[in-house]
Amino acid sequence: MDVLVFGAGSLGSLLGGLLAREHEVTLVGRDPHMRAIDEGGLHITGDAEATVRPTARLDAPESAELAVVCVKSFDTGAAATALADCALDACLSVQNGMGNEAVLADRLECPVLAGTCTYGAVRPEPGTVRCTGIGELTIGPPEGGTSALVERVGQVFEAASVATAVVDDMPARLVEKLAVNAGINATTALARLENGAVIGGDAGALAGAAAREAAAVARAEGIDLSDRAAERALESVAADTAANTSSMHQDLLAGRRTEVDAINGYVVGRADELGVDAPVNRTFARLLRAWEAGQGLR
Ligand code: KPL
Repeated sequence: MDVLVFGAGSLGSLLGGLLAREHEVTLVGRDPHMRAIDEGGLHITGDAEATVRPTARLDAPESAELAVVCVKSFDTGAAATALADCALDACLSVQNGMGNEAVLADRLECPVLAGTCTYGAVRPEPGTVRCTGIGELTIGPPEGGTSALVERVGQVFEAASVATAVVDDMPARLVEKLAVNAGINATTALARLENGAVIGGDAGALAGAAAREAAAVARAEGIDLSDRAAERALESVAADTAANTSSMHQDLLAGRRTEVDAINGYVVGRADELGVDAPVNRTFARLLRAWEAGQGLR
């Protein structure tokens, strides 16, 4: 299949690289990463190893059968604009935060699917991506249920040996992933820890509390996510990606804007609307936004 991966950050590079073992892949990202891939291929190291040669571009091509969108949540609108002129059969959002699929569906004419991914990835240097944890990709329609298209997209990933589950309860999967990210990302970023450090101890207590608040918000919205299920999901992702530097931690280390608004900020916003307490997410959101303001990023 002809697959376009839009957003060649850590996860986009890893998914694009893994898919390129089996499919024609075009990766859209920024220099110097794209130039390095163009010149010497994309090297995957760590828990998965391969050197592949996807087409590396700075802008969207004219067409692709499947677009996999991996940009940061605050860039989803720009991605939708860039992809609006690209002829696509289907689009899959594999991003952190909530609401990305609706932003894409607003601009694109093809069906938009949702995905959550718990693979760990870091980009140590241009042209290289390190897989720091084999997790799982789950995909499904954002509103739940399933379809022949989702099954077909699932087979595309499975053919490239990406651990994939086609699920019919995507709304619940998305809030579970939100709870995991609310706990792991902010705790590891603010305390400068790797993901595995949020199992137990002070970091675990904080991350668990943030995940439970996200679960309480989900329940107030009518989604069945117990505190225990949210904690278990958090611990399992932290164990699977123990050596990973979370995406928010990577953002802080690189002095880049974070996804706080779409993760902890989203939990706080919904908690306020629904009358749920979310003190840990509120503190995380304020600390991260204060850091971003101090860096001139907002
Ligand atoms: O989604 C992630 C992220 O870092 O954004 C996890 C799964 C926590 C992997 O680090």
